[in-house]
Amino acid sequence: MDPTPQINAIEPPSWWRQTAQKSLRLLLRGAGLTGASVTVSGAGLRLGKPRVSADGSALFVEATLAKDAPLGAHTLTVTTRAGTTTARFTVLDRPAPRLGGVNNDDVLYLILPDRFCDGDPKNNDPEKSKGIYNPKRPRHYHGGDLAGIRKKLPYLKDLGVTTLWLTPLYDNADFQHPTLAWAGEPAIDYHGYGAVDFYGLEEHFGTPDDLHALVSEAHRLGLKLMLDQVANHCGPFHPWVKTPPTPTWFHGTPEKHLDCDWNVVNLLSPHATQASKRATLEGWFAGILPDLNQSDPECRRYLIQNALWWVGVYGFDAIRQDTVPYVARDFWRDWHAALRAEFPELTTLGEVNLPDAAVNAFYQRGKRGFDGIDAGFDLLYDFPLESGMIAAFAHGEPLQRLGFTAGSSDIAGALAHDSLYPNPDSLVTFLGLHDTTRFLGRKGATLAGLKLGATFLFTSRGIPLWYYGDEVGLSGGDDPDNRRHFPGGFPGDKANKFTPEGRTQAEEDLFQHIKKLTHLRATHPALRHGSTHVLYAQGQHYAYARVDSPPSDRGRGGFVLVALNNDSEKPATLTLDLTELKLPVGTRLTDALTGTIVTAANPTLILTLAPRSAQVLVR
Ligand SMILES: [Ca+2]
Ligand SMILES: [Ca+2]
Ligand SMILES: [Ca+2]
Repeated sequence: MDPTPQINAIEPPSWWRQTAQKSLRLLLRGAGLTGASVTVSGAGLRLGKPRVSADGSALFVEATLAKDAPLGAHTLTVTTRAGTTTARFTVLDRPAPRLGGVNNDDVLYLILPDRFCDGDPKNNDPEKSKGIYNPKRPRHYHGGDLAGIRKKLPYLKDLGVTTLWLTPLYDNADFQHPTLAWAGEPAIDYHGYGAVDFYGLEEHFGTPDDLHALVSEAHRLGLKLMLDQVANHCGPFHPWVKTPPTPTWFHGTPEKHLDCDWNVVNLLSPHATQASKRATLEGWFAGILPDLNQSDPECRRYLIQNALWWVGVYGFDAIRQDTVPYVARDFWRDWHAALRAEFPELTTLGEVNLPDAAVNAFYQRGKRGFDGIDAGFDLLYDFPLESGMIAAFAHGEPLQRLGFTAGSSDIAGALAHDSLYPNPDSLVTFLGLHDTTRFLGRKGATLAGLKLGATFLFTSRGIPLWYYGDEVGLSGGDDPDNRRHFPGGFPGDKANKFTPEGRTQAEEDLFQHIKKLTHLRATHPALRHGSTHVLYAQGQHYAYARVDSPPSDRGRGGFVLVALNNDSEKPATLTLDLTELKLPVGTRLTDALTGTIVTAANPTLILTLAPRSAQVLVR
């Protein structure tokens, strides 16, 4: 006798009727679905002929949503010879409101929801996933959540950031990995990168209502939200791994698959064979993360719809996409086409985690590769510049090395490679993030170096990204030590660094410096949109102007000149040739950091800088 049909999930579980999609592909997962037919009661939702997987665990059906479909729940009835069951699909009116895309007016701020603030202790050790909460252990859940982020929105607004990047919110495994551990610490997916349900919300972070409340409160305060998504892989405990919805849903199986070889540079080669790229595109990360097959038409559509769904249902303003190079580029082209048809102003940020501008540029919107494909990412991380900034401001190395080997490992070399990008101003610049050692955990790093690095970061081209806690001097080594929770966001924390009273004088000075820089950026369009003119680059000394207006009018924030001395011992005197800037003789410039006034005797400006210091000269 056949088993009775059973449905555990319908994906997507909802959609909005004001959609650009001609139709949707629904995936119903369960058991006993062989030979099933699906009907829907009432008007507004039309279903095609279902396709069921060989083991009866997955049913795909095309669904067309009428523009006047009745709002609310629609019941799908699934019938086989052995019986009947139902599933619920919800029709929404239109996508959730968004604030708008991310651009050079923005300052990004990265939050790991588990590590920022515990706003609701009730979800710390949920019934569904007991035993993986322990704020004292680096790879356990610490209790941070969406309610906590909402509580701290005024703090973030005060700091002057405009866009919050949240690491993935998908439901992750409810238990620790049975065998995988590092230094006695079991692998637990508090970071969100091991999805077991792409439509579920991790229960440690809160409920869908908590997420709606966070988005609407952030938007009310003028803060945008960027959601982290992963289309390359799922977590090892996703139910698909045991019962794939199609035979080719994954590249391989847990028993037989390629391991990822990380050979991203090879993808850029016009000479590389397809076979030589397979382990990069189809290999499993660390041999454990099941690699999704975006060439499987059902899987491809599932992933594209899933990206749309989070934006449409919750109102995210931007998507950050993980591990971009490990997915074939034609997928990104189609993914972007679908996103832009539905949400024209949505911004995408792609992770190409390699300090090589040529590889990075290969994925930027507007760059057609040798393969004829424009992968389409609006924004990319500036890992090349990060290498130069860490070398200079943490390790104390020159910003520019003299000689024949100018590479992208110094700041001057990284910026010189801007000619490879269609739009270097849309690179996301940073001194640290959740996959790198914290700035203050770097060899040789000091608060003075961090402040100087921040001055460079917030006054240079690109869109700055700040890593939570760096503004109060949080330190930490490699992952997971770089993900310590924000002091003061959690019960039992000794000091509350969200408030001036909880910070030491040095931490308060650092916080005020960062706040000053975000405000400087907000008040000077040249720092956001201006062209960059490098006036001086030798050894530890560097100077550049940002210019945002025609030569006749460089006032009102349209002109900023920045000079840096990264030498921690010696002062520096820089003689800058301003001829090309056509700055009127006698122009008075004020150092926005100290209030000191200097006068430009065009074509020359002579600046004296103390050791490890900067001047940010504004009109
Ligand atoms: Ca909590
Ligand atoms: Ca979970
Ligand atoms: Ca892959």
